[in-house]
Amino acid sequence: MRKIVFATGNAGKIREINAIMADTGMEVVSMKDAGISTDVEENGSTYEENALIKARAVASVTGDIVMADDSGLEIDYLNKEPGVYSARYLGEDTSYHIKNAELLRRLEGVPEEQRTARFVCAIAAVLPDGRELTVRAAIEGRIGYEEKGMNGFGYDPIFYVPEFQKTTAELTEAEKNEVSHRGKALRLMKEELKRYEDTTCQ
Ligand code: ITT
Repeated sequence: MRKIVFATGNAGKIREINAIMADTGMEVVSMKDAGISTDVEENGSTYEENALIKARAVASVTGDIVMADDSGLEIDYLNKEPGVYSARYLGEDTSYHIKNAELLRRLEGVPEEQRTARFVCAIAAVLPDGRELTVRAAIEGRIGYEEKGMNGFGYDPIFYVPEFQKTTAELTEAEKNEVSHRGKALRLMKEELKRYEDTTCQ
């Protein structure tokens, strides 16, 4: 079975990714499970650059396929903040309850139609022959008025998805994976990987 090492330290992401990749016949392991620890500085200016920085760092110490994602929340009213800085917003170790409360405070009095936002996800893969692939996807939504829901992670409790009339933290994992930025990007990457496997198996 082909193994993919996913270069992330975020347990919430690993849970989602495993559920989405379950049907590929490929085993996805976290960096930790692969016994790899790297501390890379995500200093790129785009999601794709940061995803590649993470994937290349891990690919330098393993011969397996390596994937990494970089994702973030863009709030239109705040000029697309926190964007690529989503994990570092108000400090990497600050709780998401505090980060979410601050974003809600900055949107106080802002009407519904101006609360548009999206989660964006770029996924990079570095393949054993050195080839690099990137894909990107997004989910459009609105910032709510209070935190709601206990599922997911990060900014999920304030990200409202109109088609479900729920936040992504109120969706089940399967519902979130169906519509989320990461779910869509992973499905695109699955297609890319399949094409790669087909060409290398010929
Ligand atoms: P790794 O770099 O180790 O993968 P990270 O948490 O630092 O983990 P990112 O650099 O990609 O991940 O930062 C993305 C941040 O954006 C993440 O920490 C969340 O705050 C937010 N985010 C991304 N996807 C999200 C989602 O599906 N639900 C809620 N918040 C999300």
